[in-house]
Amino acid sequence: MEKKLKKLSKKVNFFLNSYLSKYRSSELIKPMKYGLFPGGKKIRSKIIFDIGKMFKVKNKNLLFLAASVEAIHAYSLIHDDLPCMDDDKLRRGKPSTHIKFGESTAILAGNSLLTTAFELLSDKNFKVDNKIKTNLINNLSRCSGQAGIAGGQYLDLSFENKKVSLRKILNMELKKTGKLFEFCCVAPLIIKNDKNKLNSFTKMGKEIGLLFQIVDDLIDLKGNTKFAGKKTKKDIKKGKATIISLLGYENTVKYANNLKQNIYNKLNKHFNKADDLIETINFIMERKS
Ligand code: GRG
Repeated sequence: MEKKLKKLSKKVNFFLNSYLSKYRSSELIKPMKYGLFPGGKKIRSKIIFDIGKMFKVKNKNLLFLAASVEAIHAYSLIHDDLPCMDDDKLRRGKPSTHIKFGESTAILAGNSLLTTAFELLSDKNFKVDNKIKTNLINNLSRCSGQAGIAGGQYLDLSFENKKVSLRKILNMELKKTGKLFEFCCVAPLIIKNDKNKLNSFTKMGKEIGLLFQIVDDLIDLKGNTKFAGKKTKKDIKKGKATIISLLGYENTVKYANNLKQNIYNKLNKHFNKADDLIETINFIMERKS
């Protein structure tokens, strides 16, 4: 799996790098690339390719989807590390973008990565029907804005040092992390115009995202900074509302295992077509970074 991720990472990074190379003269390209490469497991891209392969979506189209998702993801990490957000100096094993380039540049590089995502999805070389393009852009916008990542981040910050119910924590994690995973799961089906499977893959995307976030919280609690490439043991110090803070470690592990089983049950009906995606979900559960 590590090898597969590395290979995919090379492919997506190469594509993004070539795409951005037309802007060589712009000053913001350097901090944007710093936020994008190297590093990053490319789990979201892997899910796009796993599902794309299940439904025979063209590789080139999957690359456009993966590049746009990785651009938004890198943007969210750059902004997440800012002093006014989670205030982290280390990301992917190196100084965070604002430490390297300063806060204002990091903000602008992040904003530029957000718009790059939509530039990619509206690019003339992304050869899908215009109606499908609009649908993808609409979907990714909703997953990223106030109803998605940005809204989830707002809740995450506002829940600090408060007692929050499980329902509210789940809603925050589904927005902050789940929504982008949801897009990864449905975007290949949108390209295929396969409306029948949209509901079940939307649900599964949310569950995979939630599982990813729970494991992230477990890594923060039990992992170490060297492996994780970012500072660990921060959630308790910051009084973050997480499933662990509410249910405790053992029950959170049980919760995650149940969630994984739910996802597997959904995938069983796709037989061996779902093997790659199951491998990715196993990796999400076992990961140390
Ligand atoms: C992006 C629209 C938008 C808004 C920015 C700062 C912010 C608002 C949102 C933060 C969201 C955030 C950082 C959620 C956590 C998601 C998460 C678990 C990230 C870690 O993902 P990995 O492990 O990272 O896939 P790598 O480095 O492997 O790519």
